[in-house]
Amino acid sequence: MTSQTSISMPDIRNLLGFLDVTVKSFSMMSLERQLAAAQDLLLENPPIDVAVLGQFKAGKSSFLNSMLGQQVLPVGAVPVTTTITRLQYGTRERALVRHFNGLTTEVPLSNIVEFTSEAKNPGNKRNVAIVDIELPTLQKYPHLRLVDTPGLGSVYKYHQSASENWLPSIGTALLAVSSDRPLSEHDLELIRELTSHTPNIIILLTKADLLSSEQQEEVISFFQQTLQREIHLTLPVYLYSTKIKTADYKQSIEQDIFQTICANRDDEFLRILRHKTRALSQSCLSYLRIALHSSLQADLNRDSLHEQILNEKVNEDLMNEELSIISREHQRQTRPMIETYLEQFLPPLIKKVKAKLEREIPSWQGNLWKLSRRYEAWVSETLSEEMRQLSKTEHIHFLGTQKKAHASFSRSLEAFRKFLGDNIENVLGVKLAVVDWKIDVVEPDHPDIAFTKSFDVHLDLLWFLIPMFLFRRIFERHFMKGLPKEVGINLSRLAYQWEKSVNNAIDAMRIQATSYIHEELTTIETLLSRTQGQTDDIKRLIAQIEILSEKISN
Ligand SMILES: Nc1nc2c(ncn2[C@@H]2O[C@H](COP(=O)(O)OP(=O)(O)OP(=O)(O)O)[C@@H](O)[C@H]2O)c(=O)[nH]1
Ligand SMILES: [Mg+2]
Repeated sequence: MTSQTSISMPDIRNLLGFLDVTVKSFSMMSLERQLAAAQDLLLENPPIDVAVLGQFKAGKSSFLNSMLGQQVLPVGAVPVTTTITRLQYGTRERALVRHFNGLTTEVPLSNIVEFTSEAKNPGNKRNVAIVDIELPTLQKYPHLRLVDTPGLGSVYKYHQSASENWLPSIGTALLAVSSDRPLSEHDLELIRELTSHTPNIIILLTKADLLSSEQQEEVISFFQQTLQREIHLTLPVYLYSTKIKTADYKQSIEQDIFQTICANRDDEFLRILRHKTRALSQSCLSYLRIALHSSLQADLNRDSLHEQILNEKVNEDLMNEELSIISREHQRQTRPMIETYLEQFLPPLIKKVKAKLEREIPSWQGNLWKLSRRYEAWVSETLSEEMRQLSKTEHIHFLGTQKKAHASFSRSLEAFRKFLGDNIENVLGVKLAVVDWKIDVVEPDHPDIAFTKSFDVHLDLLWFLIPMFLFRRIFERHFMKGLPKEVGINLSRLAYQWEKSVNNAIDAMRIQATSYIHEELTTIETLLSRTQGQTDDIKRLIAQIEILSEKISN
């Protein structure tokens, strides 16, 4: 039962700390009781509980009375013990009745039957959690607490649950099996359960007087074979009888069990605590592996969700490329379109400005240099005004490519949203909320129309050599001849100015469209990753618990 260990309390405390966090954060409610019991042991460092467990009427209370040499606990032919009863050393005989509501009352020892027996306290109507009995005669075992438990398998189901709930607190287990009911399935179940709470399980074959010595041997060998076959365990078996050879049986139990525990109390305590902590960490690990599995599963699903929803049809880069192509295609056509439209204005405009020049030029005075400057200023002023007028009245006809680009962007966005919506509906079964993805028509800026000269300069360099009274008509004709070209150049400039404006507007719309797509995809991505699995956290936790468990193994 004992062995020298190098277990360290801080290692156990550390592991329990980890288990505490894990049990709480993963809501492992089924491990809470076990965890709390181990933490209480660590905190309180109490005497070692040697508990007598077993089927109802196995002789548990009788065994304890016999060991104590005193009829302390109620016994009987029908299920009796109804509450956990702990017996330990105390300077005077007394019984403390602890209630579930936290109240504790002291009662005379002779009165405990009122609380611990089914007959006097039916259905535990007095709400007794535990009865603690202190006896001076237990001075020889100061580090022990003997525990009587309600029997298992009786008609009183709550007897069973009272004992089972208490199992996490157990130190050493004495499993009482009556000689007339050798090892039931319930006993095997109990042993299986006990293995996660204590390293010390001993079988007590009670009422040994009911068997001959051959039969006793037969029963013991049957026990060992069954335990080996069913649980792969070999457990020590002790005989007991309150009727015959009681002193002998009692002596070997005192020597082998009680005294051994007391002599190595601290070591035993650590061994028991380590056993509980390791068992707890094994259970915790198996839950964590389930959590890991489902988290991995969720990650896999999430990845495939991601792939299915954000597939190639709703790829942001491809969409941006598509929008850029739409932009470029339309922008390329802006200028030719405006120029073609403006062609119709060339002949009437030439005619108009020619007539104006003809009317105004005779009044111009001065030499060629002055005439040339005057002509330049006149052309610039006149044509700028004409272009401004054209811009004002006709600009609506310059916006054709912008309108087409707007329609293309809108169609493209609509298609994108439809693909995305279909994917989401197919994969998640939910409809994408309807949002307003209207692209605003960006009004192009009105260009600032102010044109300057576009003339040949070689003529006016010679001005001082030319006698104007001879050549004035020639120069007037020259100016007149140059006018159509000036009109053409100015119309072309007008087209260029508007091209810049319209194309800027197309760019602004493209930027609107790309940002719609970017925002939508970012939203979907965020939604898909919000349920991110805890795979990495769980893996880390598993590794840490495994390392710490390893540390407290021998
Ligand atoms: N022949 C024989 N009978 C015993 C022995 N020990 C106990 N009994 C009888 O077995 C019956 C049950 O004894 P208890 O001690 O009340 O058994 P228990 O396991 O405490 O029963 P519950 O508290 O109901 O679970 C009583 O009638 C006892 O007289 C024994 O060593 N030999
Ligand atoms: Mg009893």
